[in-house]
Amino acid sequence: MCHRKSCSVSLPTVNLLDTSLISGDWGWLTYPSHGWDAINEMDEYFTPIHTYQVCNVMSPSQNNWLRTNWIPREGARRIYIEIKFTLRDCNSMPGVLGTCKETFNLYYYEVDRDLGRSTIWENQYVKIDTIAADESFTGVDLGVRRLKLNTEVRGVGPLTRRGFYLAFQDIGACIAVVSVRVYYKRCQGVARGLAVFTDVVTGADSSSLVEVRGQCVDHAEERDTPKMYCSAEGEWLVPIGRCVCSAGFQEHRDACIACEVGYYKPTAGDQQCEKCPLHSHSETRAALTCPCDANYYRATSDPPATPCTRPPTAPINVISSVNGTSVSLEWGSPVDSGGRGDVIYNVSCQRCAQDWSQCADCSTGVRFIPQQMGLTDTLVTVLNLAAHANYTFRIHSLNGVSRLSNEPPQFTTANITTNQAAPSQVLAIRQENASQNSVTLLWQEPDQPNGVILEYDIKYYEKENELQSYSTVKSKNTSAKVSGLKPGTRYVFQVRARTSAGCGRFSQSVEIQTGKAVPLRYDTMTIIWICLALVIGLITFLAIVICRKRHCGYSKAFQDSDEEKMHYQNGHVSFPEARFYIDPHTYEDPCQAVHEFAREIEASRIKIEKIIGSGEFGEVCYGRMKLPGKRDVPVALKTLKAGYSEKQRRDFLSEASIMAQFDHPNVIRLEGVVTRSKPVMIITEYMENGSLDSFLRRHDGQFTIIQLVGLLRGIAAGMTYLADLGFVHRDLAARNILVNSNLVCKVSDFGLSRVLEDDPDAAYTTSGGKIPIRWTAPEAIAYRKFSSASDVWSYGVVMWEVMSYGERPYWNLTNRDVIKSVEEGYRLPSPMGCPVALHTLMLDCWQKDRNERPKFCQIVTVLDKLIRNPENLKSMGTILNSPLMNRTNPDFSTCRSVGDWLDTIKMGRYKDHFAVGGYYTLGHVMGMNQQDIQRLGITLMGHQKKIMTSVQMMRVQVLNNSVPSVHV
Ligand code: ACK
Repeated sequence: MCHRKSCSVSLPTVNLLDTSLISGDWGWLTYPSHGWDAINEMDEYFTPIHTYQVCNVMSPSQNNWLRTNWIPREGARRIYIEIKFTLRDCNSMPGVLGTCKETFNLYYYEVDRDLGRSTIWENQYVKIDTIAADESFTGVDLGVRRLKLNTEVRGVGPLTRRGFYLAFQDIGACIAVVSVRVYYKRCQGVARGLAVFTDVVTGADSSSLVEVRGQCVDHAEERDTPKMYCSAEGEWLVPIGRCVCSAGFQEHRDACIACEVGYYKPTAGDQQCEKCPLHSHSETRAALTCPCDANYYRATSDPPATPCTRPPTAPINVISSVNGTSVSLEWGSPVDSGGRGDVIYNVSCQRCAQDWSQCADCSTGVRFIPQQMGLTDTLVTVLNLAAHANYTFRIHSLNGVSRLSNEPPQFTTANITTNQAAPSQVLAIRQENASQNSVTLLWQEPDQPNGVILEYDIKYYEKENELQSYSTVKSKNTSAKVSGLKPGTRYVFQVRARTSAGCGRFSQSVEIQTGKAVPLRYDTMTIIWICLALVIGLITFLAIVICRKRHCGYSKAFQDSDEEKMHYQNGHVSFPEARFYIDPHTYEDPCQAVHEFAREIEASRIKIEKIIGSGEFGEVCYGRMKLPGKRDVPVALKTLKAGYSEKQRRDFLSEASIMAQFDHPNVIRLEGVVTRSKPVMIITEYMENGSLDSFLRRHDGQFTIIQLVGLLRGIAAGMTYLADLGFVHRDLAARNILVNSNLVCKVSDFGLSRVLEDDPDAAYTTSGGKIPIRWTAPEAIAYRKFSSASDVWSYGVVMWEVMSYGERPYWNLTNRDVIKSVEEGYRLPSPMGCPVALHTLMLDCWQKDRNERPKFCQIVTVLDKLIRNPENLKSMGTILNSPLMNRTNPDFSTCRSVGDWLDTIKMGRYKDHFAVGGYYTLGHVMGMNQQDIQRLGITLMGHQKKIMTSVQMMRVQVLNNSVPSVHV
């Protein structure tokens, strides 16, 4: 094996002269005539050979010349002369001492042409060397047979002429030149590194290298110019550069051969041909690429080595969720991506007629988030759709080869119908007129009213007094005159539209300055106007009072008047008249609602002092709030725990947006929100006695009936207010009522998600939602019909909780049993010591038909009457007259023993307690009071009350003779 840098091949020589091949006389020139002599002999194998000999050893001063014929150089620059000769040892010849020599001289003479036999001698020759024999012989016979033959080689160069002569000078030796070979060396042609190097003659001297450029073999191309060096000895040295097989060809034994059918090689290089990638083929040899099979494609950016691909199939499983006038579309990736990883989605939008018959493009004005085209994720949100409109969305799937296919991209369709939505923002407000005390404004209807605009709110405040309060007037059309303004004062105005779906966003602010004051002049006309205004005002006032009475506190009359005022105070909008409640979720961004309704409070104004409980979103704390120019006040702080999601933040703050719209002494008051720093907080008034259920349990039996009715009256008043605003609470329960130090009850807990999520009493219904079963009306449990009437049902349960000092409704019945028993007509019995009037009211609240239930305002009226006439609260004994109770109340007439009775009221576990306590008969039992029951070791308050209630019922039944005295 050759080493690349010193690889040698067999060293070829080219003969210029070889006397051994000449048969007969060599024809060389000799001088003088008695010197060299041409002699034919036999060699040791008796083959005839030709020699030149001389042996004038006896005579001194010999100078005998033997000259070759002219030898053409043939391009050689260095030649080698190999001489075979014999030489006789002088010592072997007597009498020659002093004249006999044992060497001869070799010369050359360069000349461009053959000079013929002309005699140009001695002084023309250049000496090559003096040559001595390695071995000499001693015999007298000069013949070559059995003589020792010497071989000497000498090289000479550089040669420049076209040819040369060689000459042998004898100076008195006894020599026979047997053969002479003259040759030069060359490097033989070779193929290496896919390049061919042709034969080359070696350099002129022994150390020179000849640079040779190689030529790439067929179907190969140069990478680096292929080169090698030919040494003086005829060796190839130092290969540099190389060739590589062209595209479509691969290397095979120093040649480039074509790729077979089904294989390809896209570029020139060392690599082998490759099998065609998936879904492609090659039909000829030496293919550079493999074209794709039918219906498969390669994108321009795809390397030829990648498999051919095709467009993706349609997206799958589109899920749309409509939220007002926006829709979120989510879908699954196509079942077949076409073999590519670059699937994207384009969404097209069409708005369709009400009956879906005709559809037209709807992309203008509609916003796609993150974008409409080139979606890489499988979801998009589409905003700014029209309300109550039909839309068809097509989700097209594409990949890098979709545009190469003639087929249109595949798509999936989602048909949706939008819901109602608040109107869009009022855009341009203009000032039409400004006097000292009034400003007239004009504006245009919003671009997207999304329904019939019921009215516009015009909000305004003094620019200087921005932080203190603002006022609002209402208008039914697109202009309004705002009067009662201060002269020479700069006001800021904003307008928003309202439809039945809620309010739109307020417009940009417009600043208008009222005219400067001029001294008043009361002329007759002014006085007439003032009087007229006073009379109209009085009539209007009376009308409102009458109307309110007739509508049980709730009047819609204001909605028909063109303008109405409300004030923003104490951190939320306060409405002097009843109005409507606005669901913050009708806002595109519910967080915007919180800032519209609730005031932002700087965190530095709050000092958190202790944790008082925990809510769904985080801890509830007690703290103090100090606003500029005001005393510090105790507050409750509901916090949003760290790490909340955006949805949790929205849900959390939506409670503040709701609460901020309320202003009633029996509804918890919002002080403001902290949203610009963390923790995010909702700040409410502080209620010293906490939640009503635990408060009652802590003070079991400590209040008079009138006090309890007072608590209930407050709750009913708060609920009247909320019902009048159209707000349905859905989770009215004693745990969601707060009590302050004056025993004023306030309705709280308005988080919309709360009803479904965090209430520990809420259970999943068959429809999957979470509902506080024990407090919820049957129609709300069965088919989610929540209304103020269902709140009235819950109120009845709160009454029962209050009158039983925080007893758990239906005690330890399972939710399933509660639903079943209520469905069958069972109603909670009157709590111990509960006046029959109150239990009757409870039963009214629990009417199956919700239309039969009292309204909250009626409940307030009933309770007010009871408070005014406490006599009516004395009657405790007629509860069993209630038809509902009669139907379901346990019938103790069948009870034969204490054990029977305890089993009937599902308190059988206490049989031993009664026996040990010495209560063997029902007669003994009927004499028991609450302390007696406690003494038996029955510690659970609920069980004590259940037993006590049953004892009382038994007494009533005995009084009514329904329990035979024999059992007693
Ligand atoms: O029964 P509590 O003492 O009253 O425990 C709960 C706890 O926070 C978790 O809700 C109490 N809480 C909630 N809001 C207020 C408030 N405004 N004033 C006083 N305590 C409150 C509630």
